[in-house]
Amino acid sequence: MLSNGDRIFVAGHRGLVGSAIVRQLQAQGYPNIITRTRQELDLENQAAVDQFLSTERPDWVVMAAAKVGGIGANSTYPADFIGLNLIIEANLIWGAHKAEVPNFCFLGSSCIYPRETPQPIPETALLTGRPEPTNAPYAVAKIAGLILCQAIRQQYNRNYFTCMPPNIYGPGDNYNLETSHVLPALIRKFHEAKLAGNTPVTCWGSGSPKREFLYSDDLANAIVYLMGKEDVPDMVNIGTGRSITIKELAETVQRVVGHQGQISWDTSKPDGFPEKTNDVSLLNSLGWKEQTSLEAGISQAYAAYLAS
Ligand code: GFB
Repeated sequence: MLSNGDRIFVAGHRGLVGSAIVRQLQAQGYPNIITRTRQELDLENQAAVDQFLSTERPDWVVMAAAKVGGIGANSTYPADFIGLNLIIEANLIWGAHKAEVPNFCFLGSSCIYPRETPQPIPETALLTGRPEPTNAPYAVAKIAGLILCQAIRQQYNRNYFTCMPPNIYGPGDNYNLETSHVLPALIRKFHEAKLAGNTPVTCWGSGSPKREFLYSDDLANAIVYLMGKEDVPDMVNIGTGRSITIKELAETVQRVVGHQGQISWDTSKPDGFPEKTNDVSLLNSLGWKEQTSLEAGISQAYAAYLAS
């Protein structure tokens, strides 16, 4: 259970989720936050990771470092998504165990659940079916990390657990139109189309898939909340428990950005999961609910995009 003097290593502190976690820990007054840039600590280098962990001896590792991307990136770079994630997970999770780090928060994703699964998705759905083909390599890598944490928890009684967030967005997001997730891609597309005189915007797929979106600072708040709990379950879905269609999302982003024009759909692009909505009843029973509405979150993310 997190205490004020704990030394907390946040891996991936510059990313969308990692930077939100650092902001949240700082806002809540935790003084001993440890970070390393990729140049300072290459997570692909097992000896360097072992050396760092045995020297720094953190009380916590929060693993926000990962090779991540949207449906396009996963389809284009499948080997990178499984290869890099398996390596850094094995180095950091197993390295933390070897260095006797007592607490570890690993980050999964709702996209590692089976494609065919009850909606909203309960934690018990994991490994009950085949993954979504557009991100199967990434899903297998993330499942491996989750199971490694569960096994260390079982065999060595360490407080290692996995948070399962939905689609995350917020400050410091990736706006590259080929590799990003849908929400930042739409912010950029509608913004640029507005500046170009409200030209038409083309979205991918049919617009009918449903997705759950959580603002990054809310995810970070949930993670720090769970770190502070005694006996946190080994796997907890994080989210709002509500999803919208991509078409509804596009219309919401269009409204927030102030674009007035046509929206078209490129159905040559994949839809991915028909729906991905987390069952958050366990999280809610632990006493946490999100603070940021989707419209407010998109407005804050758009402001961050304009300021970047
Ligand atoms: O966010 P996204 O790339 O990933 O796509 P997933 C979500 C939905 O938005 C898909 C549609 O149905 C896309 O076809 N979409 C519409 C767009 N317009 C766009 C666009 O301009 N860009 C993008 N990217 N999508 C990811 C997994 O699945 O979920 C990752 O592949 C990760 O591994 C992430 O776990 C959370 O939600 O389909």
